[in-house]
Parts: sequence; structure tokens; C-alpha cells
Amino acid sequence: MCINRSDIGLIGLAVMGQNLILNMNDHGFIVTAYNRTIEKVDEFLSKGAKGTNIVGAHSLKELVDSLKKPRRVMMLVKAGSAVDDFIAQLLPYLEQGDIIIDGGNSEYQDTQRRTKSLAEKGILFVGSGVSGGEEGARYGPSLMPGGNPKAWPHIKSIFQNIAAKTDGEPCCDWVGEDGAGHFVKMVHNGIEYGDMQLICEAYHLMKSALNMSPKEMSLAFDEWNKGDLDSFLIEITRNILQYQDKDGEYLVEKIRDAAGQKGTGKWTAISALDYGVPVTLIGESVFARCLSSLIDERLQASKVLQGPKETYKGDKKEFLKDIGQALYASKIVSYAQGFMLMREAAKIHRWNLNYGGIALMWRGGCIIRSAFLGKIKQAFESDPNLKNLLLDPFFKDAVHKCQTAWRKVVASSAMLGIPTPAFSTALAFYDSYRSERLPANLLQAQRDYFGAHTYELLTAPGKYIHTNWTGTGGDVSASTYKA
Ligand code: 2AM
Repeated sequence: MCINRSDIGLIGLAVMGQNLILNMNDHGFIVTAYNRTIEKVDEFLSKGAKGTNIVGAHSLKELVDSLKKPRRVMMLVKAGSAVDDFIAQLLPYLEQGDIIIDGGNSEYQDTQRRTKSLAEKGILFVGSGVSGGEEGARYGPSLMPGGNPKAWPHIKSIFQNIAAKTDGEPCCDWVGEDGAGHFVKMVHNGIEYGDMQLICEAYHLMKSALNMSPKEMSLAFDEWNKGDLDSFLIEITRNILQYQDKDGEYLVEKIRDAAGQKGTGKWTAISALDYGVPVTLIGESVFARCLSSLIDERLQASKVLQGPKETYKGDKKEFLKDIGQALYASKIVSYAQGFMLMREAAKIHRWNLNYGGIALMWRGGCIIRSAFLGKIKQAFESDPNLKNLLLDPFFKDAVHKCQTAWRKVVASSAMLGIPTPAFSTALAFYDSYRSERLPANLLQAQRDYFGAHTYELLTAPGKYIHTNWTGTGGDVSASTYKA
């Protein structure tokens, strides 16, 4: 083991960690590998890392001693207490100006706390989103680093070298202070939930309204993948739909329809509620997974609760096109909502987020990678202060073009009794967002009627008043609740 020679140390030799190390090695960086279960270090050195410049450490001291200064230590370990434990164990060996990077799926509030407490000790902490799964980690992930900005010049070269590239540009840039990187990664995962749900609803309509076979559906997704919807998730859906099991049957139809989840979509929905941002499509996508997993209850209900007996009677080719347009318009709404959430969080936490840069980070390497993200990057580049993606000329026109089809799909699904929670909520959001007037005036009146919560008049915003609606209640208002 050579002293002060390695460019970076990496803790955590599960598949993501190992692949990221191999990726760094491919780009000419010398990496020291370490793992809690030490045997995995030797196993990695004798197998995956054989013949490379990767070195192993059998203790944290050995790991730290092997590094150039300022030292860079990256962790890819289970989120939660493992991260805090490693930080505590590393601290005695580190010096002021050294850098700790957490590349796990940590909650952004934990990253905020760690950045602050380590800054007080002179250690620069980075919480980085890493997306793209095993394949991405190995050959180019999307990386979303945030935390102590003083760390960025020291890690930029490694991060941008190993990241995926789109049109020659790395899918990695500095996201922002403290928890910004992990927050953006969380929203990425939420958007991934939304994209997947939208595709599943399209599949459901193709199957139940149009009676298409998996092969026919696969061809439709293949067609979509050549246009505006060109994306990794559409591409894998095409492949999944045409996959035949050993018996020649389509495998997808044999899979139990109860969705699992690891929680990042749920975190996005929780943040949306916490910050009061209507991220309805991701919320519906999380709930759709929850509902699917009530599989026994659904089975019983399917025998009791009736729906329409109708089948789709219109032009099937037209309807298939309409589904594609409904998917595209809903997707625009979903991303508009995701960016609304990031904008609000940035305001609260004083993060200076570069929205075009975020779109570029997601443009390649990660699960939601798509041509569409290139358009989002362009939108924020031409107007960095763009309030809402829906107001960008390109996306506004796209939604205008799709909206008749979108409405037909939502209306037809309702008439056919085929659930389309994400398509429907996206349309409801669109119609609410573009409404000059919503019925919240009545809602305010109700609140004032039963709880004296006060309301404002259109002619006097900011002035909260109470009406004695019944003549029997008091004239005293409750504490004012602002909208
Ligand atoms: P292990 O091989 O010793 O289990 C993914 O699970 C990675 O996180 C693995 O490298 C694993 O180490 C590590 N890990 C999980 N929980 C941990 C903990 N409580 N402390 C340290 N490392 C942990």
C-alpha cells in the first residue's frame, strides 16, 4: 500500500460501489477500496478489480493514509446510521479541508445536518445523488452532487469524468448547498414513479380498451420511441412487452400485478405536502402502487363492484395515437410539477438551483433519461427565471396540440371504467392551473361560516374579514389563516 497516492477512497463494496470504482479506474483515477466486511475487499481485488490499478484497504486508517491531500472519501453504503457511523469512525484520521462524499440514497435532511456539523469541524461534506443503477455506475451514471461548495473544485474532475455524457457534456454538475443534491435525486426518483405510472396506464388502455396483444403493444412503444417520447423507460417497456417466456407466452402477462416501492417516491410526495406544492401526478403514482398491492381486496371487490360493460367503439388507430399524446401531455405536467417542487424547496433552503443544469444531469445516465429532457434544458436556458415549464413556448404549444386527444383519452377511460389516475390528475392540474377563477371562494366562505376563519374580498387582497353568516354566530374571527 502506497502512502498518499490514491485519488479517492471508496467505502461500500456492494454492486454500485464496485462498479463506480471500476468506472473511476477506467478514467485513470487510482481508487482505494474498503468495506465493513473486510473479506469483500480481498474478494473484489481478486475478482472484479483484478488487473486494475485499484488498491484495497483493510482498515479506515489504511484507507485514509493511502489518499492524496485533500483526501476524498466516498461512501456507497446503506442510507441512515451506517453513514453517520462511518463519518464518526473516519473523523479521527481526517484533517481540515478533507472531503467526505455520501453517494447513497440519503434523505436530504440528513445531508443538510451532516454538511453543517462537518463544516464546523473543517470537513467538507458532499451528498450526491447517483442514478442509473448498476449499469450507470459502471459506464456513466447521472451524478447530482450538493453540499459544501468548497468541495466541488476538488471532486469536479473525478465526477464529471465518470458521469454519463450527452452531446459531449457530462450529466453531472454542482447542484447546490447542503441537501440540494439529495433533494434533486429524490425528485428524480419521484418523477421516475410518474413516468412509469403513465406508461402503465397507456399499456392498460392498449390492453383493455383496444385489445392489443403484447407484441402489438411492443410495436406501438417502438414507434413512440422514435418521436417525442424517446426515452429509456419507453425503450425497456418495448423490450419487456415482446419478451416471451420459455413456453412461448408473454412473460409480462404472468407477473403478479402488485407493485413494490422503496420509498423515494413517497418522500417526494411527502415533501410536496410539506411545502404545499401540488405535485399531484407523483402523489397519484405512489398511491397507484399502494392500491395495486391491495391485490386480495381488489380480487374480492372485482366480484362485487360493477362498472360499465362498454367496449371501445371508435377508431382504434386514432385512439392509439391519442393515448400517445395523452402520455406526452401528462408527462409535461409531471415535470412541470417536479420543477415547481424544486423551485419552492430552493426558495426555502436558499439553494441556487440551475434548472437547465438539472435537466442536463437527467438527460443521460439515469432511469428517466430522454430526449424530452433536452427540451427542458433548452427551456430553462432560454429563460432561467421560467416560472413554470407549462409557460415555456415549446411546452405550451405541445400541450395545446395534445389536449384534444388527452381529453378524449381521459373521458373514454372514465366511460370504459379503466383507471387512469395519472392521466386524469395531470389534466385536472392543467385545467386548474389555467383557471382564472377556481371555486376556492366558496371554500373560504365555508371556512368562515363554520370556523370564523376569515376571507379576503377580490377587491381587497390582504385584508382578512369575517362575516356573521347566520346572524346568530359572533362577530369575532378566529385567528387568521392565510391562503
Ligand atoms: P457489508 O458488506 O459489510 O454488509 C450496501 O449494503 C453496503 O453498505 C455494503 O457495503 C454494506 O457493508 C454496507 N453497510 C450496510 N449497513 C452497514 C452498516 N450498518 N455499517 C457499515 N456498513 C454497512
